[in-house]
Amino acid sequence: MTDTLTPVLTDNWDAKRAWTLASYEERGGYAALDKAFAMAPDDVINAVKESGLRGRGGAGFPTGMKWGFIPQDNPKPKYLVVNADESEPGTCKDTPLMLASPHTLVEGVILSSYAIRANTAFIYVRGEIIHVIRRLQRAVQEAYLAGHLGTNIHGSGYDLDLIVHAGAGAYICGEETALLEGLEGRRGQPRLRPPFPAVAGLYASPTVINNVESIASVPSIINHGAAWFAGMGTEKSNGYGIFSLSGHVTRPGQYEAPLGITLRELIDLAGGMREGHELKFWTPGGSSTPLLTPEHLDVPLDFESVGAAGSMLGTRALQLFDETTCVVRAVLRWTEFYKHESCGKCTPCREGTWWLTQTLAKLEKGQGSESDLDLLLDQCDNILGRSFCALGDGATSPISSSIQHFRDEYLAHLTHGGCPFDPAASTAFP
Ligand code: L3W
Ligand code: SF4
Repeated sequence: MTDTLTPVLTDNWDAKRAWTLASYEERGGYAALDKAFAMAPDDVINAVKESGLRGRGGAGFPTGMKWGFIPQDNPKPKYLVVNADESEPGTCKDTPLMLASPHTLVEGVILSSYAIRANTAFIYVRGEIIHVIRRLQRAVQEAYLAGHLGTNIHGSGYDLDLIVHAGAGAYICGEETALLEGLEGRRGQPRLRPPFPAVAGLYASPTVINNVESIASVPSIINHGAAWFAGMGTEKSNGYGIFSLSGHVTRPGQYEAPLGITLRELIDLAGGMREGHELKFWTPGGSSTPLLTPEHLDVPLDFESVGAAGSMLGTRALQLFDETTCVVRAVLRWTEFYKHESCGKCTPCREGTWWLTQTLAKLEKGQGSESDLDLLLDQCDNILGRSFCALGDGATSPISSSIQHFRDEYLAHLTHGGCPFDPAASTAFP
């Protein structure tokens, strides 16, 4: 049983003024730079490949492999872009990481940019989190003044400029190609892939885009070695990750643990469900990942096992709901979110998410009929796999999985003539 937390990224969060350069350097911060500069860039890529680090933004794509896709014979400049547009419902790990320890991310950016031979990097931050943007800007300024950024870093001959860019508050800009459109000054809408950004990304140049947590994990891999990282987690899902517990749990918060820990173990670490209540359903990685139930409490939280259980590990945004929560109402709220955030580029998602909310709202009020459940599934079927990007697919996940696990609860709305739950009893969706 894996019941130990592995504080690496979260290790310094309680330190005095953890976000300052002085505090970060006191704890060995920026020491990985000299180690990496003594290595060839390809050796840094190989170390990340051997560590088994997989993308922490939801899809779990191998990070070192992605870096290896950057064509080094292409004369165009190479770019590193950090996806800090954290917006998936329930996902709240990158924001506290950047707030508590922005220098971990900055150091990770320098190491990763060196590996792919980029001389310009961007952190694309969600526009609403102004306090985080200010903290990152200050950290970047401190790093420049200390010689960790700019020209001839640490006398290595390597140059890097880092720009913090604020988005304008659209969920779709977390999709990597919509993010690039936004960075180039255009409306954030996804681009056709291929070509993948590694070949033609920012300004049509080779670009690596990685999540905040992925890049922030690189300094520890360089400091402690690939084998140290690969020794944690499961066979195919290596290392540790931040698990964000929210909802009806006694101590919601960030729990950094090896991949493969179970929700049962995490709930124990978080003091149990709120007193007198039981888990009813949960999301493993935000609302775009199919819902799971108490039946899945012992599923190892790694990419393979959660997939085998019919869902996705996603961003490890574990939202926990107890028996006071109406699943139909919860799903309606998420679907309204997807409808609002649909960028409108493709018809299945633009029109489909509108139709999903109409059908769901009718059922939630107890005004539909049983055939509306088939209609809902048919609408999902016309969106899933037919949309231009993952937003459309994600919108169908909570609906189809909730009908699979809680069909009776949908029907109870019809027999009851409305929601059978007491809205005052649940604190989940006021
Ligand atoms: C080069 C190839 N590169 C794949 C790269 C690709 C990307 C990465 C993963 O969605 C999921 C989504 C959300 N040559 C390549 C290649 N790549 N083949 O690998 O790509 P992909 O398409 O598998 O995933 P994605 O489009 O990055 C991410 C889910 O995560 N999610 C997270 C959402 C989080 C936010 C947020 O908070 N901002 O949106 C939650 O579940 O639904 O399925 O870099 O270029 N042949
Ligand atoms: Fe835009 Fe939705 Fe189509 Fe994605 S699936 S391109 S968000 S309309």
